[in-house]
Amino acid sequence: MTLLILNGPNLNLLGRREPEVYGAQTYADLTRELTACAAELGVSVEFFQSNHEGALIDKLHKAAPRTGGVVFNPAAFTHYSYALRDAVKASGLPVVEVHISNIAGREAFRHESVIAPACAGQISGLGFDGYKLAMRFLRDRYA
Ligand code: CA2
Repeated sequence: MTLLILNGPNLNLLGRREPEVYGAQTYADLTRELTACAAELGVSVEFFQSNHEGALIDKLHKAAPRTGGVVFNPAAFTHYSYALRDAVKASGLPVVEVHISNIAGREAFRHESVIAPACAGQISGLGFDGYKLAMRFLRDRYA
């Protein structure tokens, strides 16, 4: 089974700014940790990060059939991108939405996700562990 780890805008800056919110680890650290997690789970993993809504949509369109599930942090698009919500639905794939920070405990505009209703579920506030828990869930449920 191959899992796609999809990350949205500005997540390439992890570890460089706002460490009090997103931690001190970088995007490269994230890919390293999730590659090790994938090996433990016995799955393959593909990473894609983009600052562009259309690129994320294109990736979701092309993901099936070789992708078995998607771990998706849509970043700020979470809160207003109906286009990404439609792309998640159109992919036909199980998608788990993940947030590093606890969006429920932050500014009001972050409380709503317009993408979560199209997903299998959402994990928020558990840091990088959220990605790992989502990977395990997708493996256990869909492999
Ligand atoms: O907590 C999350 O994972 C978020 O998806 C992160 C988004 C934010 O807009 C969402 O509300 C919650 C922002 C990602 C920006 O990441 C940065 C990392 C380092 C420095 C600056 C931004």
